[in-house]
Amino acid sequence: MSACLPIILGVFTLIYTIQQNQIAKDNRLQDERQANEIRQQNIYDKYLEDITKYKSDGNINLEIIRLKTLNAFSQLDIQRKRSIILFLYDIGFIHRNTTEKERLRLDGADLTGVKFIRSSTFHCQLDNIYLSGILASNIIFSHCRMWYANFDQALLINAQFINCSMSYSSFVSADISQAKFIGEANNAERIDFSNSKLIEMYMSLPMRNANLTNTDTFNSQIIFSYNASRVNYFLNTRLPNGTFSIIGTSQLIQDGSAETEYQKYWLQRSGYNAVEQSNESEQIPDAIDGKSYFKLFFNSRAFQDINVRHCSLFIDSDNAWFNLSAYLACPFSQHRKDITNIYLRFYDENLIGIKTEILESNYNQTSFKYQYLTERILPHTRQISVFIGTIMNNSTLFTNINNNSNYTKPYCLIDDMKFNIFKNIL
Ligand SMILES: *[C@@H]1O[C@H](CO)[C@@H](O)[C@H](O)[C@H]1NC(C)=O
Ligand SMILES: *[C@@H]1O[C@H](CO)[C@@H](O)[C@H](O)[C@H]1NC(C)=O
Ligand SMILES: *[C@@H]1O[C@H](CO)[C@@H](O)[C@H](O)[C@H]1NC(C)=O
Ligand SMILES: *[C@@H]1O[C@H](CO)[C@@H](O)[C@H](O)[C@H]1NC(C)=O
Ligand SMILES: *[C@@H]1O[C@H](CO)[C@@H](O)[C@H](O)[C@H]1NC(C)=O
Ligand SMILES: *[C@@H]1O[C@H](CO)[C@@H](O)[C@H](O)[C@H]1NC(C)=O
Ligand SMILES: *[C@@H]1O[C@H](CO)[C@@H](O)[C@H](O)[C@H]1NC(C)=O
Ligand SMILES: *[C@@H]1O[C@H](CO)[C@@H](O)[C@H](O)[C@H]1NC(C)=O
Ligand SMILES: *[C@@H]1O[C@H](CO)[C@@H](O)[C@H](O)[C@H]1NC(C)=O
Ligand SMILES: *[C@@H]1O[C@H](CO)[C@@H](O)[C@H](O)[C@H]1NC(C)=O
Ligand SMILES: *[C@@H]1O[C@H](CO)[C@@H](O)[C@H](O)[C@H]1NC(C)=O
Ligand SMILES: *[C@@H]1O[C@H](CO)[C@@H](O)[C@H](O)[C@H]1NC(C)=O
Ligand SMILES: [Ca+2]
Repeated sequence: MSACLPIILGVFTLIYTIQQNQIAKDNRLQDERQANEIRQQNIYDKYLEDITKYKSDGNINLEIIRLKTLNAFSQLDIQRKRSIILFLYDIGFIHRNTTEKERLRLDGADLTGVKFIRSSTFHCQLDNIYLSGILASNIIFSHCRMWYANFDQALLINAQFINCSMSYSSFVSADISQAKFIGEANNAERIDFSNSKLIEMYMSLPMRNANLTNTDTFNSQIIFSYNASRVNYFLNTRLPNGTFSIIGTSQLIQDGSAETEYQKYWLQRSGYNAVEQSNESEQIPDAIDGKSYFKLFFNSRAFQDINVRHCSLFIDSDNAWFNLSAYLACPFSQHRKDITNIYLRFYDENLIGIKTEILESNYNQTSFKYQYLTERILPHTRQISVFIGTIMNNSTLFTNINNNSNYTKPYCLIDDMKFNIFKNIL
């Protein structure tokens, strides 16, 4: 028994000590929480004070405000972040309907999980709110009015828009995968979803008049309205079942036939000779298409860039091919090996060249001949540059052998150039 007492006392002491530690720990946590709360409130108050002062002083440097805002966002909790957004909206800094110069960009601001929920004290009237580029997975808008809202380039995975009125809003290049547009009162017409990701998205009402250019709706639960007055605009859209809607097959080269002021679309390369445009009075042979064609001399070069970002999704699916066709000739050549060519350079998003393709005339091609080239477009292609030029033997170029007054420099011709992208599943 006597041996037991110290043990009992020991156990008691142990338990007591543990309890004391726990209480101390709880108190410490409580203190930390309070300290943190105070710290956050200070940051928040200071932020509002600073911005208000800038505003009233008319000393508005949006770059500084942007940095201050991002800095505040990195330290504050979601309630305070929400208050700041509403504050910035109220003072007119994040309105889509102002000019770019007057607008505060919040790209990269972390609004994950922030909630905007209408209540008797908060009306959630957010028309024209500009939140381009925010990082806001799990964000919630409930019973808000947000016509013309802008979420371009934003990351909105699993966002919820509950009974929101948001016609004419814009989600260009945003990621709204797994987002939910819920509610019978969800008014969502004419939304611009172009280039955005809507993978596994849910929308309770039929989608109406949306722009779905280059949009990925794979595995989404969306009903597309086919009511004639409410049709959606599909172009290079990946549909919920993984197939693609109509692929843009229209001509992508601007003035490939030399029928306008071609310099509007074709740029000259420095260090090269100009490409010329024929005119009717001197025309031999006749143009294939319209009234004129391109004349290319020794070392002539011109180019134009085709942006194919509007079908990036389709290109990356690896079923995209191109078709380049043109009429080519070198009738005024003194050397039978002279040729003219169309040279395609394919670039990725960082403008790094990833492929080259060439369509060229044959030797001795004295009259126009139709030629075409059709090939695969590599995934990640975002721009295609089209160069037109010649490969001529220059040894006889500048010598007018017979001193003929009718002598012209030799040249080649191109007319009716067409370039389109199409689906080709092998
Ligand atoms: C922009 O839209 C907001 C909200 O709809 C509105 O309060 C403001 O007056 C508009 N500003 C301009 C310049 O039209
Ligand atoms: C949407 O609003 C309607 C009517 O205002 C209401 O009946 C419904 O419950 C709301 N839906 C949700 C998901 O809140
Ligand atoms: C849809 O969006 C694309 C790309 O942003 C744009 O070029 C096109 O004009 C839009 N189409 C319609 C019908 O709004
Ligand atoms: C199509 O939309 C119009 C007006 O937008 C509406 O009056 C009509 O009832 C709709 N038709 C169907 C079949 O839903
Ligand atoms: C995929 O969905 C589209 C549009 O709903 C439909 O027209 C097409 O037949 C479907 N394709 C397949 C292979 O199920
Ligand atoms: C047609 O082209 C020729 C040769 O380039 C030039 O001399 C002539 O002035 C042009 N005529 C017209 C009407 O532009
Ligand atoms: C590509 O060019 C070939 C040759 O004329 C033509 O038969 C084919 O229809 C073209 N394809 C497309 C998709 O334009
Ligand atoms: C071009 O044509 C000429 C005469 O028709 C012929 O002598 C020559 O071999 C041809 N050259 C080539 C490269 O085909
Ligand atoms: C260019 O033409 C000259 C004279 O006709 C000839 O001697 C020379 O080999 C040609 N050069 C090439 C690269 O074809
Ligand atoms: C002809 O071409 C050769 C080889 O490309 C080059 O060295 C020479 O300078 C050119 N001559 C003229 C007159 O451009
Ligand atoms: C061509 O003209 C040049 C100078 O104008 C002259 O030197 C040359 O002899 C002439 N050639 C012929 C074949 O007449
Ligand atoms: C130049 O061309 C004209 C018309 O084709 C012709 O009458 C004349 O004889 C030619 N001149 C020379 C020097 O060949
Ligand atoms: Ca033409």
